[in-house]
Order: sequence, then structure tokens, then C-alpha cells
Amino acid sequence: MALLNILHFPDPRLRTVAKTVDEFDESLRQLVSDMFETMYEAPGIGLAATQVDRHIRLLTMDVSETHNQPRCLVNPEILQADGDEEMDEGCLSVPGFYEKVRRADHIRVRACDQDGTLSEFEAEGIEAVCIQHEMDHLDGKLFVDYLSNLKRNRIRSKLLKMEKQKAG
Ligand code: K1U
Ligand code: ZN
Repeated sequence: MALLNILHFPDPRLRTVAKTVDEFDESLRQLVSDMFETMYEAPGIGLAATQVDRHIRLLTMDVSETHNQPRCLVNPEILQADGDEEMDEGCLSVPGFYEKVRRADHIRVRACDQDGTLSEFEAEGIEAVCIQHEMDHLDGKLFVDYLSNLKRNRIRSKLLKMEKQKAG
């Protein structure tokens, strides 16, 4: 098990479009295990492989209050999306900032698990929002892209300043 480094906005690597997973092998299972460890430690309710600089279509999540409902989605697809709701979103790649984003509140998803077993399921509320947020990461998109240019540029400047201060 290992904690992985999480990339921060505006790192250009966060803009990479992830590739389909075609091998369900031990290295994938190791990455899934490391991503869960990194997500729980952060703490976060989701993590996309893109955020840890691995550009494959894989995400981990656990939206339960008890942190005991881990879910891993490989090659996820949204088959249907209905309704919409506005929810405050955060992002481990945009630390310290929470903003309202409007997304579908009910989705039907098809995805494989880490062993390659394909299934379909429905999600709503925070689970649906989290899946859409993480799938955006796999397409190189961040929640700040839904904000005005002014807000996004303010966040970019503040994060760059913080990174500079950290570097000494
Ligand atoms: O993608 C990420 O960076 C993870 C992100 C997921 C997310 C949060 C909110 C709405 C949509 C997607 C986070 O987990 S940010 C941290 C967070 O929301 C949280 C952390 C601890 C407890 C509860 C929530
Ligand atoms: Zn995020």
C-alpha cells in the first residue's frame, strides 16, 4: 500500500484525457488499493486516476458516512442522466475551495469493477454528483471549469501563491 501524490490545479497533467483500461491485472489492483488509501487519508469521497497522474479510466469513491462502502469504477459510462441539482463541490486537486455546480441528480451508469466484471446501476444525490465529478477528471475537466473566468482565475492565482509559499 502507498499514498499517492495528488496533482493540484492548474497542473496541466490534470487536463489529460484518460485511456480505456484493457487489462485487469495485478498492477491495476495495486493502483486501486493505493487510490483507496490516498482517498481515505486525504480525506475525500472520490478520487480519479488522473489526479494521481495515472491516465486510465479508473475512479474510486465512498460517499458513505461510515467510510465502509468502497466502490471502484473502471471504464465508466453514463447511459442516462435526468433532473438537475446544484450542490457544493470540493476537489482534492483544488484544495480549500468549495463552489456550487449544477449536475444531473439521477444517472444510470455502466462500469467494470477492478476484476473486469461489467454491471449497470443507478445513482442519485451525492453519489451521482461524485461519479459525474470523477468522470469529468477522466476527461481532463475540473469543477472550476463550470465557474466564471473571474472565479477560476482567482482560484488559480491563490493556489499558485500557496504552492510558491510551500516551496519556500
Ligand atoms: O475528486 C476529488 O477531488 C474528490 C472530491 C469529490 C467530490 C466532492 C464533492 C462533490 C463532488 C465530488 C472530494 O472528496 S473533496 C472532499 C470532500 O468533499 C469531503 C471530504 C471529507 C468528508 C466529506 C467530504
Ligand atoms: Zn476532483
